[in-house]
Amino acid sequence: IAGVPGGIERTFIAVKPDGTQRFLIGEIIKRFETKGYKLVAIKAIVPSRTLAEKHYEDLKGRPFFNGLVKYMTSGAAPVIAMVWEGKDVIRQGRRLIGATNPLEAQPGTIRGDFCISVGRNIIHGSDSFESAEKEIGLWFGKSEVIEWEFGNAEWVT
Ligand code: FUP
Repeated sequence: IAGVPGGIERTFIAVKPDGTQRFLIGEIIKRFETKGYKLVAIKAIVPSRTLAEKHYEDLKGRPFFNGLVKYMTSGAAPVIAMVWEGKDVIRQGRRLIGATNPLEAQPGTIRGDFCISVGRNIIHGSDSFESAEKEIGLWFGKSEVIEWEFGNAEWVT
């Protein structure tokens, strides 16, 4: 489901509730779209506690884990869950997003341009092929991920 590592890959990208609340959905989609990637799945969702805990299971036991799950599941605004497809999209997505620590996120990256707090860092992106595989499967059913081609679009006008 995450494609071929190093080839045409898919990655899981999510605008977190603070990103949604701050009107950053369009900006974030624009950056992936203009970079050259293809949106193959998208939905607004308030994740259940079970989903959020599975998504962040590697962080279970960290001091910020409960707060992180609470923030993701509050419902104050939805998570915008997406799957993006293209060459090297997993690593390139992480470059577009920028570092986890806001002091290290370079201006020009999404986190570098729009956030100052590690606990409110507006976006998630899979950090490896294995994470992408796991996360896409967790957030989306197979039929929600759409195969389509760029180009060959005489029919649009
Ligand atoms: P990232 O993959 O960049 O989202 O970073 P991590 O997987 O290390 O962290 C996942 C989320 O945990 C971050 F988006 C925010 C939260 N977090 C904290 O709240 N405090 C920390 O010290 C580290 C991470």
